[in-house]
Amino acid sequence: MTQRFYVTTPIYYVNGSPHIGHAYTSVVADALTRYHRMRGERARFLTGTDEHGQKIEREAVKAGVTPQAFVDDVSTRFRELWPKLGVQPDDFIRTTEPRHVEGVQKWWRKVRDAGDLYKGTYKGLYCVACEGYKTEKELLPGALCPIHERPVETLEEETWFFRLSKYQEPLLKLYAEHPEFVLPETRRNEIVSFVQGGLDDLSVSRSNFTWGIPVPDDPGHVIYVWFDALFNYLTAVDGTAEAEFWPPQIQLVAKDIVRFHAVYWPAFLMSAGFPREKLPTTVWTHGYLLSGGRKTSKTPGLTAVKTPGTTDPVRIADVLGADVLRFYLLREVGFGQDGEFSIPGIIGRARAELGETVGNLLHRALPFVGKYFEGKVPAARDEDLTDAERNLRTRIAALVTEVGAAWDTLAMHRALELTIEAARTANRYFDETAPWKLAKSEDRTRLGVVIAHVLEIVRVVAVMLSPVTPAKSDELLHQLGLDPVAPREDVDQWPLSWGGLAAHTVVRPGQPVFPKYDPATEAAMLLSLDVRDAEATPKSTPKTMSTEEKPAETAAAPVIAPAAPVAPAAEEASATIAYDDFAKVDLRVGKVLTAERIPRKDKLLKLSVDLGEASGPRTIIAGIALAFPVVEELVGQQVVVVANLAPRDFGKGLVSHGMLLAASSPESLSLATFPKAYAAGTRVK
Ligand code: ME8
Repeated sequence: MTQRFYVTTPIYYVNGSPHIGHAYTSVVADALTRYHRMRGERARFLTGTDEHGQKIEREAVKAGVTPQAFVDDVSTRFRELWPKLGVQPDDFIRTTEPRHVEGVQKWWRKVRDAGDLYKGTYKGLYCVACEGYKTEKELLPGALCPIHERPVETLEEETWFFRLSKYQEPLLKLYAEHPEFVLPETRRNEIVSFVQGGLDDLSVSRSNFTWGIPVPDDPGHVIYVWFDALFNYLTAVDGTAEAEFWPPQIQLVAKDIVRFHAVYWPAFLMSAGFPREKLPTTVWTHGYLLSGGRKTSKTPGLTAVKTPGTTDPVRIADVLGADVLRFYLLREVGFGQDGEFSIPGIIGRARAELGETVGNLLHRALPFVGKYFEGKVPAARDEDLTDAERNLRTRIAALVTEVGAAWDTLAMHRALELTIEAARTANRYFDETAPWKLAKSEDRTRLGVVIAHVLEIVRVVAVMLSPVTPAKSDELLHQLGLDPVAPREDVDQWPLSWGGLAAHTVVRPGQPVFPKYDPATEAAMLLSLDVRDAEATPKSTPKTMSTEEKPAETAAAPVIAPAAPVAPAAEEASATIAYDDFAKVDLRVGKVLTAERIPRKDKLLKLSVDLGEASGPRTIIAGIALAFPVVEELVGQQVVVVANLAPRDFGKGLVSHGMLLAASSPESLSLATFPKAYAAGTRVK
């Protein structure tokens, strides 16, 4: 029987826009799904939005719209985000959908009929941001929620209770007999000691607001948002053709919500009559992405800290590419650990590992195919192999197995590290065999063997990367003359055997697959992602192709179009600054005297701008070239210049002495100006 794999993400609250933390869990789920499909399994990936509860109701009131209109809007933002990140869920469930509402009521009745619900009065300390009760000892000084650092509220109301206390022993038995139920181990230990400390019955209905699923047969109450939300994983498949996927193998959560998933959720399911084999296999808890040392978050108060750049995943993917972002998220942070998220870090990883290691391998080898083998992959006959190739194959085979094992244990960072190691191994082999020297011999046999081996390893690496960089992997395969990765049930496509790239395959060389970040492109990218004071990203590792080894002209142009440097987006500007801080920014009216393109820097313009200074006009380098096909149009234009910005060195003698203000969208860019003319140098306040 085909093995099946069901993975879920938390359903996200719709009280704010999606941010990089949500993207993280969803990218992991998507990559796991792609990996399992590639291995021939039937895989299903569920995500969605959590739309009920007091927190959402309050946000809707603040926004002056009905809760339904509010959740429709934000849920759409989540749904539309995923394709932009290459994330392809098989289902997207909303807790306001009838299938879910009816499902939750059905499971409520089951739990009630099992005798596990009773009515009483609850008095407790409630954090609306968590939608959860807190005990006094958990609180931070000042009666603040330890997660949200906001005051908790005292609630006293009539409520339905769930007999959680009854499940203390069954839960402890579950953790003991199935240690894989909560991973990693550190989280399991925390959960076990929490449950060992004793479980109070849980309040599972609310009567002081109405935005929720009505309690069956008790219309004055709505079902507690966590009872409602947790059942989404079941209501999405229950009673449908997809029911065969139940139970989920992997339920991904961050550590803030592990208790709900590892304690309440299995208790609800046990109460509803689910035996062990029908409980989820593993609740897998990952760490937090941090920005400026704090959890990236949409909760006001946490975003107010100064962050080194935007945390909006769409803006990042637009500028740097979805696959580059996905690679970084999975490669950078050990899965299960917290990790600092940084935009310069994304560029550094992409440069060193994707560009200079994987892309480089392909673009070093392909030109030899064109020049010496009529554009076809050369043959490598067994009798022509030396120890170098035999050792290489053994090493790659070992890595392929290890990478698979790392994926199977959700050690994605390790899987990617080893995948890159495969490409590095091939680069070393290339250096050692020096094909540019072999090409000097009349007999091309040895050259063919080397090039065939390097290209086969590009294939192996592309396939192993494809759960994470699906579009880029397909581009690599395309240039090798191969079809995109296309999973088929019961066919394991993990590159376990050597030789998937057959001799005589016609290659299709093209543009560099991974970006090459020259300093100007990189500076423009950082600026457009609001990175102002970023530390320099790790610079290029040693040169990747000597002129000697270059058999033919190879393209080396940047392939990512950076958004033009513009003023920071309003979105992140929620922290206020004192007037004195604003006054430090010296904004001046300028007049453009000349504007010219810069050879081989197709995004940049070199402007000479008059600010009425005795020292003469300033040179300003601006990433606006794409918006001005007729560059002369700029001459004579009145612009707004940040005049006291430290000079910025773009390399090759290009130094910018100021920045122009502009507004931009993906479609257009306009420079800030005034409807009337003012003398050059006039202060803008
Ligand atoms: O908790 N780092 O929704 P939510 C890593 N609706 N992951 C992060 C993150 C960060 N900084 N920030 C968010 C809820 N996440 C409930 C879930 S499920 C039945 C109900 C991810 O919008 C991570 O997966 O607060 C975390 O668990 C989830 O978003 C919380 O999303």
